[in-house]
Amino acid sequence: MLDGWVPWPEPFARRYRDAGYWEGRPLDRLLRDRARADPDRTALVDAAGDRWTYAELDRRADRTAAGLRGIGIAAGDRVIVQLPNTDAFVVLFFALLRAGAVPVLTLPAHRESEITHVAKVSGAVAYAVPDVLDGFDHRALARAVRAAVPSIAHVLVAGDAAEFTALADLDAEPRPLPAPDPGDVALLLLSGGTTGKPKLIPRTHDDYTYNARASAEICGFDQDTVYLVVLPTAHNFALACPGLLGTLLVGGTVVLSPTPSPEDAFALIEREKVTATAVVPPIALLWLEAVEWEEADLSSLALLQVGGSKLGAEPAARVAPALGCTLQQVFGMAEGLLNYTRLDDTADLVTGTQGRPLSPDDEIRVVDEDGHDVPPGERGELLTRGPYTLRGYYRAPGHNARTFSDDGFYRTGDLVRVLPSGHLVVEGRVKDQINRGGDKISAEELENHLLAHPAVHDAAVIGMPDATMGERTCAYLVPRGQQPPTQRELAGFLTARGVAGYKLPDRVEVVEVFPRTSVGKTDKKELGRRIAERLRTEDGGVN
Ligand code: OOB
Repeated sequence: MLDGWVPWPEPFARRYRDAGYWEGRPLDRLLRDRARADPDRTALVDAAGDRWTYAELDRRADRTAAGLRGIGIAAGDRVIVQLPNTDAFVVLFFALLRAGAVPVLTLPAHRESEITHVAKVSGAVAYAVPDVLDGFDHRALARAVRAAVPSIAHVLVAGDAAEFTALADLDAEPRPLPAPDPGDVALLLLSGGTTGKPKLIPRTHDDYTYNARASAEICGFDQDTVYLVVLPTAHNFALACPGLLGTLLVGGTVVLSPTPSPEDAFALIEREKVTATAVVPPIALLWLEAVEWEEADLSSLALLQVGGSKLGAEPAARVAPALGCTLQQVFGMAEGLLNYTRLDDTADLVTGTQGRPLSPDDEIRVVDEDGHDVPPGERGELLTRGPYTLRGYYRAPGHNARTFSDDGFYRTGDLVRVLPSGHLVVEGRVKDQINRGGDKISAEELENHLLAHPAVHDAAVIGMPDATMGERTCAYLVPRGQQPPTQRELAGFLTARGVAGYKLPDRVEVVEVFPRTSVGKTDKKELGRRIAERLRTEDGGVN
């Protein structure tokens, strides 16, 4: 068993097994089973049009697993995976599972600050990167991470490996490998974060297989499903809700899009006759506009899942007529709980709610500031526990004590209202996080980076309303000395500190003092009101 994670208490584990949610099979089995049942069906297609059958994908995963063992990757080892939407990700993911290693999934946008932290916490022994992506050399990043984290013995590169190991060279005759314990951790996902540093989310073979399988059922996925991966494969939504894993589990075909742009995605939808895909609201808005000018034939598309941040009711109502497909709202989290609008829900529920829980055993509580349940239908913080929701972050006992109730409920930090039908409406949040069109930014993490700047005396990071992204990031600063830093200068400073690009503030406001609450804390609500007011006057009431 991996140490440092919090398993479900035995009575719960027994209940989830007895109910049939946890099947007691390793996560990689979903590929093996389909490869045996239907070896010649197409499992995977990439943007260039290269295709792999189930048998081919299965065999590549086996050969790579043997290669990983060959360089000394052992059962229980953590391996950071930072790969774009390519076949290399899919093969390495399954190969690591088969070698008994634990993939730690990070986004291509992460940089030295995030990766170094994740590498330290996980005690990773290897780090897999592309060579160069969007003009950024990930091998240089790997050098820096390795210098800071000596546990990383191997850098694995998709493409030109320089002094490192090419993923393509991890190729050896398959050998029998012991199957992992299905109750153990299969992978670690990254949380959006509300504290100084990102947290790691343990997902077990049992819980993650259930996550993908039950999602595939609800979404009506089957062998004829052609699923387009638009969001990063490392994101829970695109990976397992039902995503890549849910599609492979039922024997469908996964198509990989390098970007979410209408040019790339629409061309692939037409070429591969894609039937389903998942996007965040800003991309949905962009697609709704792009159908006006892009010529592509999207008639195969039957289902568009939208989630990650709140989709407004107005654009939600435009999806079906404009794209000719069913909309499904998804309110999910890497920590577990998934809410889906159902395919046969009324139009009002689909456009006006963020869905209802996936599992009959998802337990939901909505509580006030004192932790008491609010009356039905009223707004409060969402707490949850269930067969695929974590009981604790990896190696974070102090944080866990605050984030979980004594009886194991996860405090989501989201404010919701529950309708009589069981559907949830997301109405805001209490966690100190900015949701920038689905990308999560921990205010505290960014404030800590800003406070490291010599000309910054104090910093408060808040979300400001934005028509496309839902929110953007505004950094309020109290300067130290005469020359307050400009937004540009801060962007350079943060980038040099290895902060991911999506976390850079969209706007910087310099003030002499922060407003204070009655107990003397920075009054972020007041700052939020001020920036919203400023935006209203600047835009002449448009925003
Ligand atoms: C998904 O996962 P994460 O881990 O990036 O972010 C989770 C948080 C939620 O706690 C909530 O604050 C927000 O993102 N969120 C939404 C939402 N979906 C997620 N807020 C409003 N409306 C929605 N539909 O974002 C995620 C994981 C799996 C599936 C879908 C999304």
